[in-house]
Amino acid sequence: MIQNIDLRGLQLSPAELLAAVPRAATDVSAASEIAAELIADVRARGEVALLDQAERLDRVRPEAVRVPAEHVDQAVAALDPAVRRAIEETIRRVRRASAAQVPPAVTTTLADGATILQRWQPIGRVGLYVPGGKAVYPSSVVMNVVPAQVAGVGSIALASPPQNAFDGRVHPTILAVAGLLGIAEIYAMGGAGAVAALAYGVPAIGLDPVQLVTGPGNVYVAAAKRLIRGQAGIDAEAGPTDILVIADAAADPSLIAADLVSQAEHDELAAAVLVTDSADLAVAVEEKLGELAESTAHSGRVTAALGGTQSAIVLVDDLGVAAAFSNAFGPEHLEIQTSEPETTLVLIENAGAIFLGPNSPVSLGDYAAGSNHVLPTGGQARFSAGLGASTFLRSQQIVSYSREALREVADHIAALSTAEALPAHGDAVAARFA
Ligand code: HSO
Ligand code: ZN
Repeated sequence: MIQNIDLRGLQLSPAELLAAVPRAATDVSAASEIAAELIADVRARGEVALLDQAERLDRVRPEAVRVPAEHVDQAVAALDPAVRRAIEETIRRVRRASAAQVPPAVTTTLADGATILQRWQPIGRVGLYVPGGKAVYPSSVVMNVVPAQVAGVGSIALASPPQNAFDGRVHPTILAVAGLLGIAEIYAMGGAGAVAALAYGVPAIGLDPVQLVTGPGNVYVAAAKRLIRGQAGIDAEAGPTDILVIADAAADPSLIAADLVSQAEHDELAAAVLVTDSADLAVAVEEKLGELAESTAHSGRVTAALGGTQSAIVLVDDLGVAAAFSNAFGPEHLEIQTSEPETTLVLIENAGAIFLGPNSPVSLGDYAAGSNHVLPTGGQARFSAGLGASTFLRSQQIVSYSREALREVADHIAALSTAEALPAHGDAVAARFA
């Protein structure tokens, strides 16, 4: 079912390694035209456009876009106690781990009386998008809201599509988790229109524009985020999830198969990849995958994901090549299941989050580790990080020089201003000493 790729004995460049297991193609730009129309509609007609879009795309027309407080209170009261305990523990852990992502302010003294203070300022107001279509993930509400709160964001708006199955309300578990997190500003709106409403605001319903839109969504949400970028900031683009496991002969094939299936159940386009230097392990994992794929709840989706060209069992000569393969792939989730995981960790450059050893499965990180599960997909881990408190912070440099400290560099400024034919720059400094 899953393809086997044998790279043993080959000396491949990073590009060649990556080409061995290409990810499933998703074309965000193709959704751009439709997203642009939905955005223009919301900008022109506000709430009515959002309600019309809900009726057409979510197959339900909510009473109003703004969610009343009593709907949130009702959802909190009705939340299953076991889910509530789980969410509360997750909130505690994510809060603590996110606090470590807030860098301290640092003052650098460059000379007597010459300092640069670097501080991290939270973004004032952010919009968090929580999908509600194929996937409804209350855990993702925690993963988006908590880092924003830890960063010190003062104003948070949450958007999630109205649900046909709940009379046009936002999914009750999403409402409940938002309530537990103290989020009071919630809108029943989804897709590209919701992204537009957050970025440009809808004055008639008291929705003020946000400065940053974060959160995953379908291809139209991704396209809309690209289109509103500049009006507001955005986080990394979310695509189909992926997991890459580096394992050696010491690893347990049943656990590896279970972990690959756990991410494959998200999406037919999910990528599940095992890279190993053990031919025996490869055979054993393939066998376990076959069994699991048949018996698991989302068998159809899992079988499609594992059977896709984006998934594979890759045989390599040694763990060094396994690490090189992983670096080229830039996995969203990387598991290292080897006899000495730390030795392989040293070789890893690109990964959204890394899970070490047999007792740190990806689903631990998805729900309860304390790490964030909104991570760069599609190889974006090669240049970006997962969602965290730092997503909601900007660094700012504060320059403070005394007259004497300025005098020390006055000639340099004059020389450079002359070289750039911008003499007024030099004059502004000279004026201090005239
Ligand atoms: N594995 C997903 C996150 C998630 N899993 C939410 C379960 N719920 C993307 O990292
Ligand atoms: Zn997951």
